[in-house]
Amino acid sequence: MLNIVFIGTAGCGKTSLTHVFGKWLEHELDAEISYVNLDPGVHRTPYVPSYDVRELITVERLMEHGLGPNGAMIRAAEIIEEKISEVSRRVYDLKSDFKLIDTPGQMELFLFRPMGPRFVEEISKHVPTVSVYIIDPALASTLSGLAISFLLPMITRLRLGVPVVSVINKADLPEIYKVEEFSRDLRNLKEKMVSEEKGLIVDLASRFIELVDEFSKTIRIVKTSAKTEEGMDDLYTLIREALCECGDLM
Ligand SMILES: Nc1nc2c(ncn2[C@@H]2O[C@H](COP(=O)(O)OP(=O)(O)OP(=O)(O)O)[C@@H](O)[C@H]2O)c(=O)[nH]1
Ligand SMILES: [Mg+2]
Repeated sequence: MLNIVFIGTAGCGKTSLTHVFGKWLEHELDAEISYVNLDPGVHRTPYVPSYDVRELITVERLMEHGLGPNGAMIRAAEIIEEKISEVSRRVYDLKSDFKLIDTPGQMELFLFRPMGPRFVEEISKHVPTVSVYIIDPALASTLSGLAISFLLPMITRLRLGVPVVSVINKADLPEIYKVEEFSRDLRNLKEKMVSEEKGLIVDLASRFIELVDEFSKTIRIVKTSAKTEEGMDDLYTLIREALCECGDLM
C-alpha cells in the first residue's frame, strides 16, 4: 500500500495528473486505486473519488452564504482542519494498492496551513507516503521562475516531512523546451541570472542557484503530461527510487 500526494501551484495539473497516473497504474500494474479529493473548491473531478472532502464542505456552498471566493476557501480550510482526524481516518481506512491524493487548487491552503502537515502525518503513520511536486512550465519557463520551481519541492519536503519527487508537467507544451534548456546547465543559469539582476539581488541570486544546484544533484526530475499521458512510467520509477532511498521498499 502506498499514499501519493499531488502538490503544486494553482492550475499546474494536479487533478489531471492524479487521474491519468491512476489510470496508468490500473492498466500497467493491474493495481487497485483509491482516488481522494481534498479540494473543497473543485466542481468536477475526472476520477470517481473514494473519499471526497466535499462531503464536509464546498467553497460553492460557502459562497452562497455570502463569502467571497478567497474568504470561502479559507473558511473551507478551517472547517476541514477542525475535522482533520476524521478526514485522515477515512483516507487511512481505504483499502487499495495506491491511494492517490489530489490537494486543493491553492497550494498554500494545504502546505502553509495546518491541514497538509497534519493530514500527511496521520496517513503516513503505517503506510509509506510520497509527495509528487508538480512544476508548471508557466512558472518554470523564466529564469527566476525555474529557480522558484526548484525551491518549492524543498519547501514541500520541509513542511510535509515525507519524500518528495518532482515532475515538470504539461510536457506537451512548447514552453517545456525553455525549461529544459535552463535546467540542463545550472551554472549557466547562475551566470544568466546574475547578469540579469543588479545590486544585492546578484548575491542572493547566486547563492540561491548554488543551493538549487546542490539540491538538484540528489534529485532527478521527469517530464509528464496528462494530455499525451507521457512520463507515467518515469514517474512510477521515481517514486520507487524515493521509497528505496528512505528504506520504504515497495
Ligand atoms: N497542455 C496541457 N494542459 C494540461 C495538462 N494537465 C492539465 N492541463 C490543463 O491545465 C488546467 C488545470 O488542470 P487541472 O488538472 O485542473 O490542474 P489543478 O492543479 O488540479 O488545478 P486547480 O486544482 O484548479 O489548481 C486545465 O485546463 C487542464 O486541461 C497537460 O499535461 N498538458
Ligand atoms: Mg485540482
